[in-house]
Amino acid sequence: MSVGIERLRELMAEALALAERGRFRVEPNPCVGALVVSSDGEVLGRGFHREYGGPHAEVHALADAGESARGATLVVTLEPCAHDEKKTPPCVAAVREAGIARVVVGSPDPNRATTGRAAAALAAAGIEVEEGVLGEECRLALRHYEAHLARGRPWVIAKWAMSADGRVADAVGRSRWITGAAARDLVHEIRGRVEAIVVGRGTVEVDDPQLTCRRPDGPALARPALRVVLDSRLGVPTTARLLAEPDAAPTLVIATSASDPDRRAVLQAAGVEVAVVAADEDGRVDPRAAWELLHARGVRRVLLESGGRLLGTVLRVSGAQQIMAFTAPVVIGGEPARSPFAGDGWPMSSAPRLLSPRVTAIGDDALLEGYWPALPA
Ligand code: AOF
Ligand code: ZN
Repeated sequence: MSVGIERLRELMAEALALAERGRFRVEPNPCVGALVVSSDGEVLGRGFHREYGGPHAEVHALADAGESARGATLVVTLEPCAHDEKKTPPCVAAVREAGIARVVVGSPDPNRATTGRAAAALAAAGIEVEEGVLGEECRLALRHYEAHLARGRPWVIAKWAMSADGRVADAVGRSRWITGAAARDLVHEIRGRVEAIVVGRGTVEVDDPQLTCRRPDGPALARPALRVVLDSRLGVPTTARLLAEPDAAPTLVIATSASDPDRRAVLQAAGVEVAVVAADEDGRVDPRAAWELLHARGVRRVLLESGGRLLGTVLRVSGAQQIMAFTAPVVIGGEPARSPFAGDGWPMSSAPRLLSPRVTAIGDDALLEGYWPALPA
């Protein structure tokens, strides 16, 4: 007996709902959900892609099903990966080894390295493959992923933490701590799952951050994130912890050609890497050039933890892809206390509104997340 199409559609809808649980944690990778199902349509295992760099949905579902996966059907929203150039081993091998008899796929993988390869690889192993179940819905769930594949830049997550009245620091610039321990812990987790953390020189001067993942189990990716300072004129003090503690993680300072070569030499002698990129019309590091440089170095995912000036520039000229805005139950007040952005904003009628917004309580704080909309040129 094999599961009929009506039941398969229901199961695929459940897998899609599971996939959603990874949203805002797996990007730029796809949100994927998977179920292991018995021949009479009973769910034996569930899984979804939970975290960037973590196991794929199929692997979680197979582990959840355990031995019962032998002879069962795998229902998965995205074609299983069959290519090797990845952080994790290909899922087709895991599917084969688990003894799955039939794979039901929602959408093909838009990633050309693997598109269409699952069907052939699975069929060669004697596994039955069925494609296109809730295909349209599954493809829609991959929109951000598909757009990103064509972009050739890192996925930029802009994060800020503010008071209930929208301030990121008090009148003299103090910001420790606006959010509570749970929110700060989540930020450390995200730091452990990006390839670069970016700030401007202003943040280094005011906050003197370490920009490391301080969790007991350390960063989840193989290497700690590169700490990046955008510093057009190389004014960053060598006493800053980012530079003075080079063993914690590598640091890259990105400047423009207007920076002083002697200063460059001083930083390099202190063990800091300095790169020079194009300036924008204000003579500051053009964030687009910085993204290109980082992308060329294999950085796929960036956490932008900058202050108002850089954040304002980035959002105006290049956009971020994802926003994480924490709001804490504290009121700072006063005109001089800064908001997350400097510079010009947008008129209300054309102010960017986040796509797929989601609000979550993190301890006593609220976390608003969403995708940054593509702005008109
Ligand atoms: C995911 N999650 O559940 C599935 C993916 O860099 P890696 O090893 O995480 O591999 C990413 C690629 O794996 C991705 O571009 C897509 O082609 C494939 N499938 N990816 O992140 C998943 N099933
Ligand atoms: Zn996979």
